Amino acid sequence: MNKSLEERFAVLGARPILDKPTPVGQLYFPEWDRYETAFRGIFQRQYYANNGPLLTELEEKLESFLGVKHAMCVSNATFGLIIAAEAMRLSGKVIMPSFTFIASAQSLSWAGMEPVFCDIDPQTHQMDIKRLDDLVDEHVSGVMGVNLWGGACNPVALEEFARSRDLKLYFDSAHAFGCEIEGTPVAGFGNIEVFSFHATKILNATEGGCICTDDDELADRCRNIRPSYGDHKAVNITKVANARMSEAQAAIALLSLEDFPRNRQNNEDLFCEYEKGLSNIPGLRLIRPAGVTVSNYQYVVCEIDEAEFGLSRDTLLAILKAENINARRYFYPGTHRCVGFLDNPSGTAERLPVTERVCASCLQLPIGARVDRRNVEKICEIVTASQRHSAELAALLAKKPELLG
Ligand code: T4K
Repeated sequence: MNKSLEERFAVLGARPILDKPTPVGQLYFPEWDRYETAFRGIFQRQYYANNGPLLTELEEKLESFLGVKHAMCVSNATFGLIIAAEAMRLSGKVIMPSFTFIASAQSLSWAGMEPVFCDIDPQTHQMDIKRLDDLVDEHVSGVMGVNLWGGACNPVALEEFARSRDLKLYFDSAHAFGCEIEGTPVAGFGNIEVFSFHATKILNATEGGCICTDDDELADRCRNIRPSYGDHKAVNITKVANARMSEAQAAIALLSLEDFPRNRQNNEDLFCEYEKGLSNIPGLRLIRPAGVTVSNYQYVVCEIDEAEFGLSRDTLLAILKAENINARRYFYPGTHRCVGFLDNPSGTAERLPVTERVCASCLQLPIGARVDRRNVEKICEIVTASQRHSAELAALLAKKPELLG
């Protein structure tokens, strides 16, 4: 017997398709006994912070895993980016995409600089490097590539560009931990790469991040800025911070690093399920991680074409939320439309047409340790049904806008 819409969709009163709210984000929690053992060690040693043994172990393991000379852990990626800019002695303006988490651009504000926003590629969502030439002027001192969605923004081409224009190059690689380009880990490109180890990322220190570089001098500067009062070889710096990572954070990160291969594989398997389940839906396009040969599949990103799908991205989000599927709209609004950047001359709709369109049409679905195949099947089922019944749903929801929350 065919179900009525009221019996099928939670937004109209049916039982939600998922039993509990399921967030976007990796949110991996290692088994309790391993966590307990790690924390017992911290209590036995009576040592909480400041370059403790777990932090040292983590940094050594990261250096070997990522194939970089220096991996310096910090309290979060935002601070990592601020420290990177200071260590490279950037000034004036830095070219970067507006289509990123606001922290990427805020790191420049904290360093007393301004972004020059670059539009993105419509297929991949990565920064459109064809546009870089037009954005360089005498005030630009660097380029910040953002490696998005478990993909990369063509770091090899960016290195060539930066060299030819005598610019510093660094990467916000918050989404790219464990990704590879033809056998080379994403980590050692440009002058510096910065990773996020936030709980929502595939390598998780609860909060945390890591600055990677092969340059000894930059590493010395970063190590002196990080802990308020210098460290390792003292070098001449004018600003310091406290962006240390604690032993508790390092303990979780070590467990997460140990489990990285399993978690990455789980993501890849789930991503394949999404590819199958979402492949033939009019008006929905799944964005595959681009520019890498190994991805961490940290995000499942879809673009919704309202005219073809029959519902707007935001209506679909409300339908999914009622089903306990807490899809997100990263990044909305684009950074150029956020307070602090509204007057930026590079951030107009005319200059960022693709960014504008993608900010209005893109959403992320749950993937990671809290999601299993059955969840993915159910999520695909409800997205498919939403599109199939889009006309009736749109008409019903137009009469009762309060159902959209
Ligand atoms: N560059 C890029 C490109 C980035 O995406 C980010 C961060 C950065 C730089 C800066 O990195 P960090 O300085 O943060 O290291 C999240 C994260 O806070 C942020 O790290 C991330 N990107 C951004 C894209 O997303 P929110 O505020 O949208 O996520 P939040 O905290 O609401 O968590 C997502 C969902 O997970 C919620 O439904 C709640 C749930 N949740 C969350 C946590 C932390 C849990 O169930 N348990 C948890 O422990 O920002």
